[in-house]
Amino acid sequence: MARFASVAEYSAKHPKPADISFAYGTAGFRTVGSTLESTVFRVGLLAALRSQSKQGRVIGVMITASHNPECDNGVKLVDPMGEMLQQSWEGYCTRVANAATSDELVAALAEVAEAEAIDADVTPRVVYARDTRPSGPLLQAALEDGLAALGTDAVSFGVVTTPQLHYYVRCLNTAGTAAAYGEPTAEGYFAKYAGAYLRLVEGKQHPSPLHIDAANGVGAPEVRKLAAVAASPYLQIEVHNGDTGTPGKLNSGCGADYVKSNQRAPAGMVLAPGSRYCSFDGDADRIVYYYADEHSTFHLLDGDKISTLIATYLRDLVVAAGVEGLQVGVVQTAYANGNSTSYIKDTLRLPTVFAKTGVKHLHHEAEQMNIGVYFEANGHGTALFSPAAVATLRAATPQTPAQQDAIGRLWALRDLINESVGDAMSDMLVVEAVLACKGWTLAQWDEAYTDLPSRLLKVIVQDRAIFKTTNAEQTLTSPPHLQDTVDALVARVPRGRAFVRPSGTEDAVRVYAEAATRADCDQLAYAVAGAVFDRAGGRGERPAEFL
Ligand code: 16G
Ligand code: MG
Repeated sequence: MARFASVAEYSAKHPKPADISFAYGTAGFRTVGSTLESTVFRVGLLAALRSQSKQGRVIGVMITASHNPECDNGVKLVDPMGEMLQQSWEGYCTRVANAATSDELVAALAEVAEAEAIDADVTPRVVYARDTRPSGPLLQAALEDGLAALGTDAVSFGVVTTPQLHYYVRCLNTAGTAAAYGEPTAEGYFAKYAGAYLRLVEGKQHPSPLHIDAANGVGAPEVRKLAAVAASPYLQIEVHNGDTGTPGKLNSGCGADYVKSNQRAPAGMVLAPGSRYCSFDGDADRIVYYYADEHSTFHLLDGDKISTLIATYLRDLVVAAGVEGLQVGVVQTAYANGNSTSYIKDTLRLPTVFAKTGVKHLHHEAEQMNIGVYFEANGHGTALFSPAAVATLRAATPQTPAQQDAIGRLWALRDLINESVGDAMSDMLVVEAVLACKGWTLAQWDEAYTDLPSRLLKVIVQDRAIFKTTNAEQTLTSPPHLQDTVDALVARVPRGRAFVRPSGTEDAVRVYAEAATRADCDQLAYAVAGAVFDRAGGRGERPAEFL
C-alpha cells in the first residue's frame, strides 16, 4: 500500500525483539525500557492512524512508566479530549506491536486502516512528551521515526508530567470552540491552575508550607514552576526528592506509590508533627497526603480521603448555591476503604458507584454523573462537570450574595480541576484550596472517618489469565468455585470484605482484604491468598499463614 511505503525502511531501524510479546494494558505498554524501541516506534504509526481516524484531531503520546522502577518505561496514547485511548483500539495496538516482520507490520496497519475506514488524505497531527527516565530520549527518537513514516505533523512538548500532556491535547482540540480548555503551553497550564487557585483562597488564612515528595521525577521541576507562577503566600512549597539528574533515584523509596503501599514516609523525609506533606508519583498523575501526629504516628490521606474531601466541598457549594439540578456523585474502585464508602453514602448522602481498576473505567463512570468525583485509593483521580451541570450553572440566577459566592466558587473549582485526567499538581491545589476555605489542618480533614485495617497481597500463579471477574472486579467468575471459598472466609470476620483480581500491569494476582480489626484483616488476606495459591498453581512460596 502506497500510504505505508516508508514504513518498512523506518521499521528496519527498530526491529522487534523476537522473544518478547507486548500488550497494551491498563496503562498502555509498559516493561523494561531497553526492550521498547520497536513498540514506541509503532505507537508513532498508530498515533498517526488514530489522528486520521479522528479527521486530523490531535492525538497525544506519552512516554513514561509512572511509579515503576527507573529501568522500566512505557508509552500510551491520549485521545482528543485528553482522555485515555478508546478501548477498542487497544487490540490494534497489541497486534501492531507484535507483528514479527516489516511485511506483517504493514499488513497489521492496513487492517486497522480498513477496519476504521481511515482517509489517507487527512494529515495526522500528534503531540508527544516524556518523563525523566534515562531511556526516554532513545524511545522518543523511535517515536519520531514512527510519526515521520506516516508524514505526521508532530510537535514535542519535551519533558513534562503526564497530565500536562493530556491538558495540551485537550486545549489543542478545543481551541476556538465553546469548550476551549486553555492555552496549549506551559505558561497557559500554570496560569490557568494558579489563577483559579488564587481566586478560591483569596481572603482566607495563609496555609503553612507544603512539603512535596516529588519521587525524584518530572513533578519536581514542574511544581517549582507552578509555585513561581503563583508567587503567593498561599502556595509556599518545599520540594523533597527532587533530584532528576542522579541515575537510580526515580521512585526509589519515595513517591506516592511507595508511601501508599508501605504506609510510611518516603526516604529523605522526617515528618514533624503539625507539618503538612504530600507525595507525587514519577509522572505526577497521582498524589497522596500525610502527616505525623504528636506521637509521631504516621497518618495517610489517600485517594479515598481526597475524593471525600472534594465531594464534601462540592456538595456544600451546590447546597449554598441554591441551584436546582446539580448533583454530586462519587466513583470508587473495590480498593476503596469500606469506611470511605459508608461515609459517602451515609454521612454525605451522595450516590457512589464502583468501577473496575484503571483510570479509564472510573473516568467513564464519572462521565455518566452530573458532577462526578472519581479517585482510586492510590491517589489517582479528578472530578468532571458534565455539559448538563455546566449549562445549569450558566443559567443560574443567584438571589443572594452567598449564592453568588457559591456559584463563583463552583466555576473557580471547575477551572482548577484538570478534567482530562488525574493530575497531582491540580489535585494538590484543589486540596489546598478546600483546606484553606474550611480552615482545616490535615488532622481535621482526617477526622471525617477512620480507615478499616486493610491488606493487599500479591500471588504469583501459573497463568493469571484464568482469573475472570465481574461486579467491578469484586466477584470471581473463574476459576470455578473459588469465589465460594472467598465468600466463606469473608463471612467469618466482622466487617470482612475481600476480592481477588488479576493485575493489569504485572504477571500476578492481587488479593485485597479488610476487616474491623488488624488481626482479622491479615488472617483473611492470607487465607484468601492461600486459597488462590492452592487453586491456581501458585509459584514460589505459599503466602504465609498469619499468626
Ligand atoms: C495502572 C493504572 C492505575 C491502576 C493500576 C492498577 C492508569 C493511568 N493507571 O497504573 O490507575 O491503579 O494500573 O494496576 O490507568 P494493577 O492492575 O497491576 O493492580
Ligand atoms: Mg503515574
